[in-house]
Amino acid sequence: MRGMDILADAFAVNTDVADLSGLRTIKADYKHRILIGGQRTNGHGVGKISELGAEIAREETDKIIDSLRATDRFYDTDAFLVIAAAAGGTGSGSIAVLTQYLKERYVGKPVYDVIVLPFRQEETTETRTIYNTAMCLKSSYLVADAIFLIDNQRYVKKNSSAESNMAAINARAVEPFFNLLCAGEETSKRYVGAKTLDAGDIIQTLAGWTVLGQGSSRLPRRLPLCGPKRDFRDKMDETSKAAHSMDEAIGELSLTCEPKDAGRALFLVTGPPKEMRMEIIKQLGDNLRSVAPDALIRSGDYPRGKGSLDVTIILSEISNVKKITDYFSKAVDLISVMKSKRGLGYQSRKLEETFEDIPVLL
Ligand SMILES: Nc1nc2c(ncn2[C@@H]2O[C@H](COP(=O)(O)OP(=O)(O)OP(=O)(O)O)[C@@H](O)[C@H]2O)c(=O)[nH]1
Ligand SMILES: [Mg+2]
Repeated sequence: MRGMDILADAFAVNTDVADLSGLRTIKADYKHRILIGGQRTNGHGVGKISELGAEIAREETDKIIDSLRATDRFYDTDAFLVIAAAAGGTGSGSIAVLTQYLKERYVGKPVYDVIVLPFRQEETTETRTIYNTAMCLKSSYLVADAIFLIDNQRYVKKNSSAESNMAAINARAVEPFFNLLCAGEETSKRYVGAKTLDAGDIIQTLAGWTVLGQGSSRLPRRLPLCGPKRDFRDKMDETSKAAHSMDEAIGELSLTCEPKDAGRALFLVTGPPKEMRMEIIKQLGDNLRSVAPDALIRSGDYPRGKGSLDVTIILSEISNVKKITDYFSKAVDLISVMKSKRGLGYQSRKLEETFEDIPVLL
């Protein structure tokens, strides 16, 4: 869209042939759509058993890494981004295993996880949801450099089904990454900001639990004949539009959390070169400081596009994420209930041990 590469390559990994077949934007060859555990699951997935997902990922990490390494620009990449849903079996079980492996093998290259949290309705209808989510979050937290949290429930629109929402949710979840990843890769002077935000700033900002969001304000169309003569009202207008975009970005974070709990933050203003001025950055910096007083704030401008002023925000190193702590405490409760009942499915063989000594008539 902007004539530059922000992704060295993109791959999909799953234990389910059907899931891999349904993709639209990942290249269709076997190096890009990587089937793992084919022999163990017959290509039918792990049925929400994330321990099995983890086991298969451990056995087949080499297959995944071989595909990554076959990419031309593999050694140019600044970081790895590993994306999975927390509630399923395959992604939930594999993400931490793969992250750990990448960290050990490519020392010094950051590995960021993106974890998608389930819809509320999935939590109430499927016991495994909470358990998988808690295991996935904890495991990832132990190995990833940072974890972007995306809450499906946050993006749900009332009165429409989860399925019809999915494409819209995905679009909204990835949107903030676009300007963030483009800003530092621009080579054309026209699009390089006064204060460029590049991969180094992003890497320095990311640590631990992380959320992101984007807000946008439309700018009025200027008539070409009006020329450069602009009065003070225009200037005021643009600063307040940028402030509005920032409010929206904070209101639309990928998971509800308290900005005051962030240890690091970053914002990027994207808009037409003519509208971009350092006062805007300064004003937004002050605004963000007032809601996130403890955060170390980085910022930048990206003079690109027309018609709107966009603000992208990352809040990172968040010390207290209520939704995550809730998952952990619910999982602990669940585990003690399950222990006293019948296990969580995967260890059901243990039950067989209890009737081992009874003779069978077959
Ligand atoms: N935002 C978003 N969430 C998704 C999408 N697809 C699935 N999910 C969510 O991801 C979770 C589990 O998805 P699955 O596709 O079953 O996960 P999996 O990793 O393939 O695991 P198994 O099917 O159990 O092997 C659920 O909470 C879904 O709501 C998607 O395209 N976008
Ligand atoms: Mg699946």
